[in-house]
Amino acid sequence: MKNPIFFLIILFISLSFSAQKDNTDTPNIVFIMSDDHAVSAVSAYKDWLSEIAPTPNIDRIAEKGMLMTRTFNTNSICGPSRASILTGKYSHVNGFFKNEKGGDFDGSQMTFPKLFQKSGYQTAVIGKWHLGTTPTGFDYSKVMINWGGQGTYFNPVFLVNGKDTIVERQRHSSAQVAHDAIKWLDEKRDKKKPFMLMYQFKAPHRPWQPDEEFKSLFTDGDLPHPVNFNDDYNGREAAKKQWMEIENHMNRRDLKIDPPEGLSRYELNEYYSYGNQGEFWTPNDTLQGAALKNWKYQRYIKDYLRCVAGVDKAVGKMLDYLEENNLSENTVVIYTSDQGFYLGEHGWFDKRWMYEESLKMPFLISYPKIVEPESINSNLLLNIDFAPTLLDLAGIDIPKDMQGQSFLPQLKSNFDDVRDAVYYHYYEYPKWHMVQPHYGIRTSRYKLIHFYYDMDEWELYDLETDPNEMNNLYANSNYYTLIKKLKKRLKKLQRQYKDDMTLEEMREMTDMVVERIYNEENLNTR
Ligand code: SGN
Ligand code: CA
Repeated sequence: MKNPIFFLIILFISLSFSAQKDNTDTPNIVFIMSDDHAVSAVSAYKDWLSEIAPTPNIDRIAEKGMLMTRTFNTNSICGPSRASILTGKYSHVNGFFKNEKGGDFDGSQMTFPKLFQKSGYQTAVIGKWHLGTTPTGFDYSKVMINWGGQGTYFNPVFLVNGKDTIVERQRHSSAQVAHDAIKWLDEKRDKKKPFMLMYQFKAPHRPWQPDEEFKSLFTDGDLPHPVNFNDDYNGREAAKKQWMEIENHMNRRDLKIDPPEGLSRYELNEYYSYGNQGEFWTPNDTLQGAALKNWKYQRYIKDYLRCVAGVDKAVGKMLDYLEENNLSENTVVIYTSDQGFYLGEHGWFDKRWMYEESLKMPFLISYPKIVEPESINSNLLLNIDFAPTLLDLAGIDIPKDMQGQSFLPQLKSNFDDVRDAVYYHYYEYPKWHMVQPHYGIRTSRYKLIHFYYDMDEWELYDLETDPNEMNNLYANSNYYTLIKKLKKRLKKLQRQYKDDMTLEEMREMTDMVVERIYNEENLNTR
């Protein structure tokens, strides 16, 4: 070698390559999850908001890997979805089926992070957790615990490793979570081991408070409405009774109305939550009717999308970090959300329903070793599949009692059906939003739902001819045979997943009141 500097450079490159190489068969995992991020607000899906509110960084994952177009939730609210993701089990099996008065997550049960940890991975969870109990199965955890475990956009309170609590005042919660996650990767983890990081945002959850830097977005005129913004809920009894209409159930906190001065803490809370139960208010007396509804929608959708922009930026930071540190080839990167959300469809905000907007979860995954760039997959997948799939990717045995299925073969471009139908069950009622408990089945074309708590209503949709689910076909005699077939399949799924209780027993689950033991007010914050 003539040039010693050249030699040294080559030596350095090959050494750092071999250091990376140690882990080639055990991929690292970065599982990114936001809260309430609808598929329509991830531009890779090319849905109705994609040009208005692009998410270029989240989309990078699909450019490099795969976009899953039919990934569904098993119970569309925060805690229950997270519990299903961790355990690979339905809510009634893992025991966490409601947020409101549903108790705490039993962290002593088997979860996929525990299995990663046992197999020699460094594991961490940073950001939103919302399961009540202290995280288990992690070498490092820093999770938001204030506002009932929801965390807040500003001054969020974090619990660190189940012991110390800290209020982070310097950054918006999304920027803080990004900062902490990168710090853990860069400085805190044991670099000799592969890692599994859960990187989880509060945004874009209610009350949609974006970081200052995104407030200048969407200031130029109104954003469009979804096609069924003015739904009249004809033929759908449960939909007529909810409390989640943009027009009638948004409160002053949601819409950023400043309170008068001098209110006590209690009065302030009353002031801000005014509107939740349909109380009428208007920001000025001239704004009424359709104009008022549009005004509320604009305030809502713009702030929601600004929060999404903050998440997108934080995702970009993580992807950059992985690239700059030679980690992206050997890291599985996933972007998802605990469930979907209504962005004005049916006139709504929030989630819970088995209708598409809240049933669907965004799911983008990159892993250059096996996933072809820019691939698209439309298999029927569930959140309970995430745990077995991640374990499979890492070559860790999947416990027999996990109810989900690994979709690793689908990542390798084998697009055989994982399943022919998915099963769903939602329990929480009446708080929040008065969504009637229901269960149902969705095949690639049809959806059959039973609302059973204090009504006995069935709904059937043909998703091919009616993708917005406006036309309930249940009473149409042409569908008699199909309904019979779907009910039979539904029963079979209930037996398969051990959810074949009586309606009375299901109602008891809704009525069950289990107060949270875990209470952040008892913790010392500094
Ligand atoms: C809070 C919200 C509800 C929301 C639930 C569940 N009310 O209670 O609107 O549906 O969270 O959200 S708020 O007045 O506190 O904003 S979830 O993400 O935890 O499922
Ligand atoms: Ca959520």
